[in-house]
Amino acid sequence: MRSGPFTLLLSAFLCTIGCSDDGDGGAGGAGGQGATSGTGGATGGTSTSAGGTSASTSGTGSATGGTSTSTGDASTSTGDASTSTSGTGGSGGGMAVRTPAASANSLREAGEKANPPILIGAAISGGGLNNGDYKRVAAAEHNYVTAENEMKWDALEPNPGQFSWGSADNIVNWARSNNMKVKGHTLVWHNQLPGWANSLSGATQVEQAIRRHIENVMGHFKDRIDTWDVVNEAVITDSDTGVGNPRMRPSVFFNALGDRFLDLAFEIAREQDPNAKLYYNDYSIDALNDKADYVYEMIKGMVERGVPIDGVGFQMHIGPPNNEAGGADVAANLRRFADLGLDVLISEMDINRCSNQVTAEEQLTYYHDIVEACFVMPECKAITFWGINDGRSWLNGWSGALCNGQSSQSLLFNDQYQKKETYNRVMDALMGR
Ligand code: 9MR
Repeated sequence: MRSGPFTLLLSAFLCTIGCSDDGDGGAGGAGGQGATSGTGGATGGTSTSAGGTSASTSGTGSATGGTSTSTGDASTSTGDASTSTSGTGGSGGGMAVRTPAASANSLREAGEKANPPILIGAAISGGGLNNGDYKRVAAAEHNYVTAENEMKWDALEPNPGQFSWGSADNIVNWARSNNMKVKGHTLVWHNQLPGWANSLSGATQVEQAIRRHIENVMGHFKDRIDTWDVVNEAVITDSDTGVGNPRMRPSVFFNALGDRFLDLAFEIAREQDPNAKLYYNDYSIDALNDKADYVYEMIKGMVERGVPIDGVGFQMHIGPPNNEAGGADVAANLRRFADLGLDVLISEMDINRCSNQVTAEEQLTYYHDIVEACFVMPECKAITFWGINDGRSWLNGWSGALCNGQSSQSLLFNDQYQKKETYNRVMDALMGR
């Protein structure tokens, strides 16, 4: 699963177009997303994933599309971008470009009126929905919702086989009452697991737990959610910036099943819903770095084996503890994944200003250029920001983010829910400016 010569060559070529120096994050150590992992040793981790997977119908398509007609209905109000594009822009034909709206009064309107439409999302927390301003801004500006914590394994299945839906249902029902689509986040992840799941061992136990969890969760939300982060963050590097020794992450899943846990999770999800969009999601794969190359090879292998994967979410946490990536770098990276016949999306964007590793000016440039890189590609289906206002950002309290109690200043709205200059730059990119 390492980068083959072709990938290295491709990366080298793409770097002549534009590589960011992602090495200046420097925060690689304590407190990053890599801080927790599964139990036990990594002894189970040598199995390979070649072959052995069923060729289920996934609709990932081939990479030879490229008729490139963009027939989206620019006037739809719920903005289901998934129905409106065609060619992948792959080896066959010309590259399609998304056309911006003529005018728009909100981010979501800019997304809905683009041709084809693009979803504009936010991570929503149950706590946030107790605040009137939060709810107002969230619904006025976004048409796509990811529950920030309420649909993770520890929240939904706190005890084996016993499910707790209340907090997740609240978010999903609120979203639907505001004409917002929901992405399920996340089915199989090493983090935010209940203790009982973390102490499972042996292939049979772990496989049964994965199956029960996916079937119950997808089953419960079946009529309300048709897009899922099936596997989250299965790869690590020495630094959370995505640099150094990329490899599969030790976890209760990997330790018991080897890397076939990925194929398994996607296959179970496909059995559960033949029409759902099934995504892989990860951080620090935004730049053209070691981790992005490794994940590219991993996903390419899955596509070639017929594993039912439909897309890849690039979290786009920019700044400490994660990678930095310029617009050209992101564009080249999204393109190579889209050319596998997959959807791509920006799934958790924020840009951390703590410790001034990203300057104010750099933050504005990143916001504009990265959003633009996704927006121009019809295969890029959504842009989700990881929160609404700075005061509630996860970065503020995350040690690897270097905030030391200060605000990360990472989002589009300040604590009074007023638009920041970051908002204006995102709006510019969505309007083709
Ligand atoms: O924003 C989430 C924060 O409230 C939680 O404490 C944290 C725990 O891991 O998870 C955060 O969300 C993560 C997301 O689910 C997956 N990608 C990284 C996000 C930021 O850590």
